[in-house]
Order: sequence, then structure tokens, then C-alpha cells
Amino acid sequence: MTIIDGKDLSQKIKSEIAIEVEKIKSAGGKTPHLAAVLVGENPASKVYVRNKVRSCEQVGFKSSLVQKDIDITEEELLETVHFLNNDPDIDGFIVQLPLPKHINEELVTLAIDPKKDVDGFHPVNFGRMALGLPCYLPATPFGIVTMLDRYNIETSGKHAVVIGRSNIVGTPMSILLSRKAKIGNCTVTITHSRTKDLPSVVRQADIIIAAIGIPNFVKADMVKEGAVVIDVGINRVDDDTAKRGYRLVGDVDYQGVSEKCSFITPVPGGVGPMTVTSLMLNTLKASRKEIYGE
Ligand code: BQF
Repeated sequence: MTIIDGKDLSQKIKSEIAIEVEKIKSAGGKTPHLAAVLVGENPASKVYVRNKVRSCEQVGFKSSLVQKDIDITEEELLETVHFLNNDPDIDGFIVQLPLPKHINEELVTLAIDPKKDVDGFHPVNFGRMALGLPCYLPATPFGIVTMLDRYNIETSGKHAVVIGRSNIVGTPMSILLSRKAKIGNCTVTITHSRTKDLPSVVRQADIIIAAIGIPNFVKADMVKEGAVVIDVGINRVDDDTAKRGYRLVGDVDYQGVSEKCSFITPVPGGVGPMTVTSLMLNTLKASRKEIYGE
């Protein structure tokens, strides 16, 4: 069994990005600039935004954190988005999700200029992804594809079972794995809360993408011997012995499953760091105008 070390791989990719940024700067180019909008005080969101700002520092990007009160109106947030769309120094920006209930996430995502949509959540980028056109890939699926690629995991002809159908992980992951590409050519099954006898479907998988948001959902008896297991879950569970009073648990029962599979991603230190690093790769693409030109 091989542990896919997302922390180590993301450090490696970040040093590759840092070299590219140095080249841009020494050629007199503009420093890549990522902005993040954080609404309210959701503790997990604060951690995620902090991770992104720290990664920007590590790769030599400029970053701007735009903090807004929890009671900001939808109109005011849309104004913020328009301001960032029109700021020529900002190459890309993200609006950290989830947003408070009184704000329509779809409306806010639609307002982001697709050229600056480094999360890849805008329908233009999602549509381009589905069609195999150049686009910003959503960061988590991008990170997973990169892991499979860098660990030389064969995907062609394999049966991939995706657990979960969210817009940001399950659905795009199923599209990416089925397309005609180096990491792709899978036969994909997408499963969800209404799937009948989900364990029997997951047992057929050569590659399991667990993105359902339930701690330890995937047990050893649901995993075929030698399967590749990608754990997207980041669940906080109470733990009095932990420094912060909680610990992170994936969607996979790591203990049991790791004895059966060929590859597995740990939590923490698996998909999570790769998500943040993929956002850095998208921001570098944005600063280079790689997808949409000038
Ligand atoms: C790690 C995210 C759900 C909903 C919105 C490293 C991150 C997480 C874990 C991180 C995530 C999850 C992010 C680890 C960003 C990934 O060591 O295991 C980094 O910062 N993430 C997000 O921005 O929004 C989310 C998950």
C-alpha cells in the first residue's frame, strides 16, 4: 500500500510555482495577485482562507484578504465582486464558500468574471471543463487529477466510482475521469444518497473517490483488494485530547481500508493541501492569461 502524500506533493509543486514566479519578477513582470473574499466568521472558512494566504506567500504571489461582516447584503457583496472584477492588479479571486443563508451563492458565482474565476465555479468554466476546452479546473478535482498523474496511477479502462454529486467535487470529478485524457478514460459510476445498495457498487471500483461528507463512511468491506482510494472528506469530529478540541476525519475508515487498497490519501495531508496548491496553479495561469488571453 502506498500513501499518496498530498502535503509533500503540494510543497513540491509550490516550489515549482515559486521558481516560475521568480522568473516573471526578474523579467520585470507583474507579481501574480490572488484576492480572497471572506464573509463572516465560519471557523473552517477562516482556516481555509488562511491556508490560501499562506500559500500565496510561499510561492511569491501577492494576496489580498477582503473581510466582510456576516450581515453584508447580497447587493453589497455583488458590488465587492464587481470591484474585484475591475481591479487590473488582481489576476484572480475567490469568494470563500459557504456564504450566509441570506446570500444566493449562485448569483454571486455568476457575477465573477470567468477570466478571474480561479475556483472554476462559474458556469462558463464549468461548461468549458465539460467540453474539454481550456478552463480553470475546480481546485479539488484538479488536485486529485494531479495526484493520480504524479503517482503514475493508470486510469485508462478502470472503473471509477465517485461517492457524492456536489457541484464542486463529485460532479466535476466524474466528468474529468471519463474524458479522453492522460488522466481519464475511466468508466465512471456516480453514487449518492439515493443509490440502491451503494456498498455493492463501490465494491466494483478500481478507483474510489469518496466525497460524501460523512466521517468513516467507506469501510474495508466496501473496498476491492488493490483499489485506489481518494478521500476528499474533511470532517471535524470532537476530540478532547486534541489541541483545538477536534480532529479531522476523512470519509474513509483509514485504518481498515488501508490494509486492502493499493493507494490511499490520508486526512489530513492528502487532498486538502492539493486543493490549495491547485488554486495557486490556477492563479499562475490567470496571471499569464493562459486561458482567456489579454
Ligand atoms: C489538510 C473546503 C469543504 C468546503 C469548502 C489542507 C485544506 C484542508 C485540509 C484547505 C476546503 C478543503 C477548502 C488540509 C480549502 C481544502 O492538511 O488535510 C488544506 O484549506 N482546503 C476550501 O477553501 O473550502 C472548502 C472543504
